[in-house]
Amino acid sequence: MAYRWTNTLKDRDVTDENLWLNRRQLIAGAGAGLGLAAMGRPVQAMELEPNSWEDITNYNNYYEFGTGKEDPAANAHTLVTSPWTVKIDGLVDNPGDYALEDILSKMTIEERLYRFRCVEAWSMVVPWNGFELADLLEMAGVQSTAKYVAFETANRPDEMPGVRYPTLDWPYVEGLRLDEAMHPLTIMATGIYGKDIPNQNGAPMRLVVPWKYGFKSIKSIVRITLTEDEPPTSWNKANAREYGFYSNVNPEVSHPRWSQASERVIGSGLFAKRQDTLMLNGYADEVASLYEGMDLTKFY
Ligand SMILES: Nc1nc2c(c(=O)[nH]1)N[C@H]1C(S)=C(S)[C@@H](COP(=O)(O)O)O[C@H]1N2
Ligand SMILES: [Mo]
Repeated sequence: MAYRWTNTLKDRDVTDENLWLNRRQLIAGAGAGLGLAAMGRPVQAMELEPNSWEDITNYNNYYEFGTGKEDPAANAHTLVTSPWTVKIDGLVDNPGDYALEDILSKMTIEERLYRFRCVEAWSMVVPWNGFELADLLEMAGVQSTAKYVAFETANRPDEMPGVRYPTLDWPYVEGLRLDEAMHPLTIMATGIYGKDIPNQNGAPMRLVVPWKYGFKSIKSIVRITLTEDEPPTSWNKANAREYGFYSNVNPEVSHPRWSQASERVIGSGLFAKRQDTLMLNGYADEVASLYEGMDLTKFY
């Protein structure tokens, strides 16, 4: 099978942070989804400075482990992530329970430096390791009638203290339109800074869709279902007025309770730096065409 992560970077076990930082520019180019072609132009991705490991792994949203930003780092160690099985079902030729080990043996893990924007108006930059979701979907054999992809997080009261409380309707679920899911910027992340992804960030495998608000990045995925109809999503179920299915980062469409025009940059110290939020989180060149002709104030 022709897996199509055609990035030119081959060293997959980068753990030395200095080496990693030296390669930052090249990785950022790849992050723009254009490989070497991106090197010739001053894309926004080139300016990204990654947040520290400490920031990325201690300021989290993972309500299965509590609603506080520091709760996941304190509590998520109880989640058993190995062995891990992902059920892929619905409109696919090869439905079944896939062992993560088997999936990983067929995927090339690469690095992508992505801007991450939470709906709460803060942001960070994360050096993910992962594979393209499209490659996994190709492996499962998407049928022609499929139009959406639904995702589900593990729901384990014994390992996840937060799901004992009805803060959300468990399990956490999310969804993408099939073309969004197949887009080369959409990845399944399995690592950060070349290390295994920590539990609080969604081990062993979580979605990353860099042009959407952070809550679309569903963590610790146990099920992926190809559907004909738009699947339900946790935050839309919790509050449809505030959270739509698309959840594209858009400085021009305010959340009903706060503006989305700017963001607080995590890790910028005492005098919290703010920056303007970019249309589609800075990835408009790559993904704006997916939404051509759609009224983004209606499909938010
Ligand atoms: N299963 C699950 N996935 C989740 C969440 C959650 O509570 N449960 N929170 C979401 C939200 S609101 C954000 S901002 C991101 C945070 O990802 P991070 O902790 O890696 O920064 O995870 C998303 N994925
Ligand atoms: Mo979020």
